[in-house]
Amino acid sequence: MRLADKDILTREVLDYEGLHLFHYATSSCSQKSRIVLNLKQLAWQPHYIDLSQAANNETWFLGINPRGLVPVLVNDGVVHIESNDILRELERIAPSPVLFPAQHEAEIADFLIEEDDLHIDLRTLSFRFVFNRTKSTKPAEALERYRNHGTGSADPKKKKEIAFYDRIGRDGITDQAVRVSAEKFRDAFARWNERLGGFPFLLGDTLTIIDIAWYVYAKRLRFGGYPVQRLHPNVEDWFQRLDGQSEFLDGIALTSELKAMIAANRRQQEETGTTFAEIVGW
Ligand SMILES: N[C@@H](CCC(=O)N[C@@H](CS)C(=O)NCC(=O)O)C(=O)O
Repeated sequence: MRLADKDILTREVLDYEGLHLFHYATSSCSQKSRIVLNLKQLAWQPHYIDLSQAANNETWFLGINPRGLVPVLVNDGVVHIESNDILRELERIAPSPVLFPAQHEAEIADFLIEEDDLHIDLRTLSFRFVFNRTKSTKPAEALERYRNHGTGSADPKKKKEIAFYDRIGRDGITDQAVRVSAEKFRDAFARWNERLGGFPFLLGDTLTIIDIAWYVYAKRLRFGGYPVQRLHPNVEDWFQRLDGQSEFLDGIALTSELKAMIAANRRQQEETGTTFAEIVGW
């Protein structure tokens, strides 16, 4: 989605030349965008937005994306938000390799909508099992600044974000919320598992943007303890093939501190009987 001029309050980005990506290491939507930039061998300038410090809710960043989300792509001063639209823009700029093949156009559009709809579920499972958060760590003043920025919560996407942070601020990330989100992924992976039978990629014989989107989800969920191999062996085989490629690995690369933090979180869940398998019950 190309951002309307009136929403760009941080006007300096209008003068940016070339490709600029506002992103964060562990943001799944940023990971998706970085893999595509790698596959298309595009040069880009990084702007790191530290989500752990709520930098995405600073007025400066809200002047670039009023939804307060990464990634944001700026291409010669034109601001694009929403990762799936960013991926389409990258396909337009650099058509090779083709990641949106024309014969799968309608299907890709539907699967990307489904993937976007699952984003809050991924966040629920990530916060709880990868980052060991049972409560929101977003400071109240950052949430208030976000709530009151621009036209408030008139945008339904922003409304959804605020509802998520209000809910986890109030209730935390409950076992029940985790089970509901996990079931949605189980359904989706079961479908992919069946569809992959005999094919190397999710839509058949060629790599598409849907493989990249679901690779990122599978990677994250495996980190959280989701039993992909046990429940969905075809998905595991497909995942392993992509996971060996440098464009994918670079796109999701984590620092050694982050890896150590994720491993320590897993150990703590094992010691307290609060792993993914124990909470979800499968
Ligand atoms: N629909 C959006 C979702 C983007 C999104 O949720 N980004 C996350 C990181 S993956 C974010 O910026 N979160 C900030 C926060 O939770 O405060 C897209 O596809 O770009």
